[in-house]
Amino acid sequence: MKRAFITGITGQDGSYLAELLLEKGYEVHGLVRRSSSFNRGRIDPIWTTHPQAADHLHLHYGDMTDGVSLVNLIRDIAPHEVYNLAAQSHVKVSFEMPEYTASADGIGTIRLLEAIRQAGLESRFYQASTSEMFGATPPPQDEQTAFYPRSPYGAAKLYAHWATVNYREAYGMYAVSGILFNHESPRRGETFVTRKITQAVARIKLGQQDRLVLGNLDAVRDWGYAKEYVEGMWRMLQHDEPQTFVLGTGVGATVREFCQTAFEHVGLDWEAHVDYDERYERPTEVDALIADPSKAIDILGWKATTHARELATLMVDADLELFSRG
Ligand code: NDP
Ligand code: GDR
Repeated sequence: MKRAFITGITGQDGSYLAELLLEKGYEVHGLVRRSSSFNRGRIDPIWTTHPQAADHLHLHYGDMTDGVSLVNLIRDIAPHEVYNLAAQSHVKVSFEMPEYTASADGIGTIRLLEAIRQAGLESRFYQASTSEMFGATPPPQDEQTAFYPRSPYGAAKLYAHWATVNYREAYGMYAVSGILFNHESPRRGETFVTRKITQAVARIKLGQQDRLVLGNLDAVRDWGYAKEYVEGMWRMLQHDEPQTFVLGTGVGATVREFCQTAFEHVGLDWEAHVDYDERYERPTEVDALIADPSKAIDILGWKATTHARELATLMVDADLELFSRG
């Protein structure tokens, strides 16, 4: 039985990936950080929906900023595949916590790579890289596009990306960097713009909220569905050669368009409910990210099928159900 170790298992992607790997017959080990409040809401349902979880899903305390915990866990679990999804993943927050973001997202990756190397394991390693590394370089962006990060988050992720490439070249490790464009779902964190919008639309429709306050509506993003993207991560690690891949839909939309679609889905006019506040602006913005995912389509046979409009409606429907239940 193959063993996988997932950092960030309690996050959006980690929870979908854990489900996918259990379905594929893996024994899944996840890193969970200690919190004074409950932080397992996304993975708790797995024990009900996936009967395999009782025997094959194991959670371990640790932290990307604590190298000792990573060294011990990697040695004890000896995973065949490691998916490094843990990160302080909020771009705006990274301007307020640049040092922590660099430690968790950047150096944390080195801590994990070193833990694998020092254990003498041949684990296949996946690094959760991001389109934020392209930053100010105009679209379309692919594996050859020049990097130009525009936030401490983007810079930390770029460090982790190059560390992954370097460990592949220096030590012959099977280390893959997946450069993923924005991907969303009903499990998306509540402070990212898509989920903030769909939650507000549902609450406004149900009479539980009146206004939605946003920042820059002109930013263009390539939004896909997280559930499809974790399949792409897995496919990257099954390929013969470790390489860098871009995953995205290839289609861009503005924040304004996403907002309009979400409100229209429940018969509301977005302009009647949305206000602007500059506090949601970033010191430096990434204006436009649109993937050219040709390489993943050709080599991995992976293609996104859910686009921004459909995503907005499925997320609004999920939030309507959530809030109507109270
Ligand atoms: P989330 O923010 O939903 O999840 C992040 C996960 O990392 C959570 O499990 C969180 O734990 C954990 N984490 C944060 N800090 C630490 C730490 N110091 N030690 C251990 N665990 C930690 O992110 P997503 O699921 O959306 O994204 C997964 C990865 O992919 C991230 O690395 C993100 O940067 C990257 N990415 C995401 C994209 C997207 O559009 N979603 C696009 C491209 C890349 P807790 O639950 O306790 O907070
Ligand atoms: P992003 O996602 O920065 O692309 O990073 P986010 O949803 O935070 O922002 C997208 C765009 O919307 C604009 N915006 C707002 N953003 C937030 N969060 N809140 C607001 O109120 C708001 N108003 C407008 C932003 O300025 C931005 O232009 C996400 C994260 O998942 C990263 O971890 C990942 O690496 C990238 O996607 C790819």
